[in-house]
Amino acid sequence: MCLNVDVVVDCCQEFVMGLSLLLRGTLLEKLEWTFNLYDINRDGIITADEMYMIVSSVYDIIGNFTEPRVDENSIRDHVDSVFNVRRMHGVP
Ligand SMILES: [Ca+2]
Repeated sequence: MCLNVDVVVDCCQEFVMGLSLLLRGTLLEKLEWTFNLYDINRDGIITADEMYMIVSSVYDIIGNFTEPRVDENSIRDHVDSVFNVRRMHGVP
């Protein structure tokens, strides 16, 4: 495997900047960062599928450390419950 040093440096800088923002940023900056994390296609809307992909990715990372292990159906149920709450409050 060949690593491009510029890409690695860019990734490290982006990671450190994101970490700094999450630790020291304002509430608005943290909310914007989080929204942009979930808005994968950058269209200004977080869909259930986008949320499912991010939540699944998080569980892929931490899955071996959770007990009981979270399965795909539980993730889908959790995302659906978030979107059901949104609908109850009139958010399309
Ligand atoms: Ca989107």
